[in-house]
Amino acid sequence: MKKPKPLKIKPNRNTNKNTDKQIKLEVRSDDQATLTTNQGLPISDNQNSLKVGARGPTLLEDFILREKITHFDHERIPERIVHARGSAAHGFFELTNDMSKYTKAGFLNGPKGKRTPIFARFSTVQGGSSSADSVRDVRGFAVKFYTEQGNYDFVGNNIPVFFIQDAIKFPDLVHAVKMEPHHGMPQGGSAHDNFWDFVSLMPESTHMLMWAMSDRGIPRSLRMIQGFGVHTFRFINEKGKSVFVKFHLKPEQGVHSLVWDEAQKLNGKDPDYHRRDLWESINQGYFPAWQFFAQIFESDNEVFKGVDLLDPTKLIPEELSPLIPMGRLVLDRNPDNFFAETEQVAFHPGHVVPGIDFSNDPLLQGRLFSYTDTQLSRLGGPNFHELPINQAKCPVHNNQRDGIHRQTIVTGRVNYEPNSLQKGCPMQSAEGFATYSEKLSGLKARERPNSFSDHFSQAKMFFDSQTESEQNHIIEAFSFELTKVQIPHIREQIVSNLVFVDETLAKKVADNLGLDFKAAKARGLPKNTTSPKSSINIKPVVAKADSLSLQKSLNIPSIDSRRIAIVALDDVAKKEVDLVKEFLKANKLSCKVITLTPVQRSALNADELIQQATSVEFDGFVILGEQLSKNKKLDGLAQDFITEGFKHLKTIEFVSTRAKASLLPFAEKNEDGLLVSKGKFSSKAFLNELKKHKHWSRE
Ligand code: HDE
Repeated sequence: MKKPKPLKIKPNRNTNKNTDKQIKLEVRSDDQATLTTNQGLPISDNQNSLKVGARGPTLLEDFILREKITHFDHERIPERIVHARGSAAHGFFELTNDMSKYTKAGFLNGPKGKRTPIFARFSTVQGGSSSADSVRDVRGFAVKFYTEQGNYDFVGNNIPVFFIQDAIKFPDLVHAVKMEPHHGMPQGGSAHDNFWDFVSLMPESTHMLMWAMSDRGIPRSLRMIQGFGVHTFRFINEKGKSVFVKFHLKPEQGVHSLVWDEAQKLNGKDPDYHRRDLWESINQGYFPAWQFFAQIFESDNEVFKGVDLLDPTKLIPEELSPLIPMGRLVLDRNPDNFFAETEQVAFHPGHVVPGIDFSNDPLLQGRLFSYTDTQLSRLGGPNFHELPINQAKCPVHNNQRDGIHRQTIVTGRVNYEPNSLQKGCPMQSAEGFATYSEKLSGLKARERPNSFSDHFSQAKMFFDSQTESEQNHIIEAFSFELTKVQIPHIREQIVSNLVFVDETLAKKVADNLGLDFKAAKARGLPKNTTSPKSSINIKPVVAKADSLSLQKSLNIPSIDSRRIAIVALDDVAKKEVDLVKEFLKANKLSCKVITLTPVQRSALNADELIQQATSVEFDGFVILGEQLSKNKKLDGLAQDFITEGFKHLKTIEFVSTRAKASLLPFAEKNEDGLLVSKGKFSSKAFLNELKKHKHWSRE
């Protein structure tokens, strides 16, 4: 066996002279490293524990074994109570529009092109850290901006409104949606009695339910989701003037979704579908990017066109208040270590910088203490800001000291302020964060403003803004989730609530569930609802808004990094496959070649055999050749593979009519997104069809 090289001892980086400097510990895992204990002791045998002879008991003295196993025993930390399943990447924010008119936040002020490093984490909400990616759920969208004035955290979702209006209901909501406590099911989904019981009794959740049941709940990729700050915040400029602001992020990749059957199959075929997609895309050099916008409300009035800006179950369509572009977020580097970065990153909506402040949204107010509190137990103490991923990239000086897992070695005797021994330093600064001085008065009370009692006008606006096919998806999603609900009165109450959104929607859901619609209509809202009768027929702020529909507004035709399956039948020559491959790659598409037989796989140097290939993994198919394998089982698998892609509304091109006739016999001649090019791959037409993402007319 090759002898390990002797350990080169470097000066210890931890014994430095710095005062408050952050220390980054690095463990080498390169091809020069020698195995050591955590104390740096070189290890000579990592195969056998210390025993009394070869067959005797293990000795307690074996400190190397004990250190290794003890560390292993404590490798897991508590997962996040919500948003446990996440994937993340590094990148930068590039300013395109100086925002100093509205805010003095340094990263939003300055010349075009000014960059701030970022780390973004996307997540599902309901499932545990190992749950599947393509479940129907809200997606978290959190971004840490390492600005020159400290860390600013954007902690939003891919849906612009929330289920509840007041933080005091959050533990109830989360208990209801997570797996049921008696049997620990389901994992990753909301289709169960407890969740629907809770929301059926909380009509304020109706608007967000509409979004969650829409195609937004099953995104094609984390790179293809929008981001929303949800709450209203404040911008404050140099002169101390404040405006209200809502934050929006729009992906340059377009906003796209899966179809439900595809999403469900992916959960089994590739539970890491979204994580893999993000990782591979960055690895291949397709860097996902988002435009970052501010929606600004200049008046001091907290109500805009009748919509209360403090109510997190409401939005202002961009048609009524335009989005001002601020810059671009680009993710261009995968994490080096999942645990150290993606798992240990700690976001907090209260991490703001001078120039950004809070509104009195009662949901936001409750979040402001919750995030630090959760990190204390999740990351084991008050020093989680010292973990490399959480460290500010600007100097940090204060008199906070000690505590469990403290890593910074602060020298000197002064740990208080005011002091004379260190000339008063670290000293407060006139440039520092200053809360907007807002005049407030009121009686202490546990109550909500009257404007919060309208729970349906915006749910209606959302539903009415969708295309027919999107409305059908919403109806199907409600029907699917409610068929999983075992207790009849819960199903019935949801249908009764939906009557206040749209009678046709409620009727169709009732029909799908075999419920009596008339009875549901007569029942009305649950007792003790926060929605008084007077608020039920409030008209939405605008009847319809195209910006709320994916199909109408957000399908930017970018196809970079989409995945194509080239299915090469048994008579295809390598040259023909290579030509298609080269064309697809030149157009920034990634592809896999799939063959029916092992012989053909070797001949074409193909990636996969049809037995292992998964149709749901791809966005489009090119079928080359005419001749099947003459093996009934393999030909059947190829037929299933292509039929599934067809059902999932994907672009398919056959280069031969004969292959189409045998592999997709039932498809009509002029189906959208189905090309038959008679002998030669019709490259451009294929790309044009692919840009449509899904061919909805085939539904
Ligand atoms: Fe969170 N939320 N949340 N949340 N949230 C957490 O913090 C909480 C809310 C959001 O990738 C937790 O570190 C309360 C709205 C994201 O690490 C926890 C309330 C929105 C993430 C917590 C809310 C979010 C979290 C769990 C109501 C959209 C994942 C672990 C008062 C605007 C961040 C953690 C990441 C995570 C509390 C409501 C977004 C427990 C109390 C509204 C994206 O602290």
